[in-house]
Amino acid sequence: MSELDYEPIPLPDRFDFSESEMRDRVSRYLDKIRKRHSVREYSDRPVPRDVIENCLRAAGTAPSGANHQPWHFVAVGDPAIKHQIRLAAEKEEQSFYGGKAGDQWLADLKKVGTDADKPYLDIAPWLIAIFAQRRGVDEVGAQRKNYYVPESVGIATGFLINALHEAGLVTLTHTPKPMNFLSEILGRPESERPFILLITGYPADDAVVPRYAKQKKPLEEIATFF
Ligand code: IYR
Repeated sequence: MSELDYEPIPLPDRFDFSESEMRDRVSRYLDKIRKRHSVREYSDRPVPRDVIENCLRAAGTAPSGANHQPWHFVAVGDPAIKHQIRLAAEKEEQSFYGGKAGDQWLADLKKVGTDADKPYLDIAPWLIAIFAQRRGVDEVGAQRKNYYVPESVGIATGFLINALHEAGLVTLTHTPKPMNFLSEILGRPESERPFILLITGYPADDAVVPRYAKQKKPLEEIATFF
């Protein structure tokens, strides 16, 4: 940090839409975000790396505790590494679905229709492993504490999903449990915790989504106004 870093700068970007423009824009945004679906069947059609890079730049603009940006994204396009991830994830999922999850959780997942088989980890062109940094380093390499880490990384993940959707790609937020194998395979340090494995690419021609997944709670149920 230099002295200058403490000096605020005038708000660099400002939008001032009329109320009707605002209504129109947010309604178009709502239509667009309603077209986001979690997809489990992928095409192997390649997605250019520069598209993924810009989506990750978008994720990196997310707000975070003390602006420490406590995230790291590992984008895996290498088929051999994807396969290693698939084998390790399926091993965990087999014990999860084999009973470790417990009856209640397994009953809840029936509606989603998932199982231990994860072919998309081989097929999708990109797997993005998102890591949460419990602690980080400052500009001169000294250890520093991070704040609101799950909140910050969760918001960044939301930005990333939104950016990929904007690019016309589909995603799946996959959370094999436990996910420690990702740190080993991808060589991430102990100070980072695997947060989510995001699968992305084009949907397969015959991709389906669970009917249940499209039932979103109405506004009255998710919001209160005073
Ligand atoms: N991680 C497992 C199980 C799973 C858990 C939840 I909560 C879901 O919404 C979906 C799946 C899997 O990916 O199959």
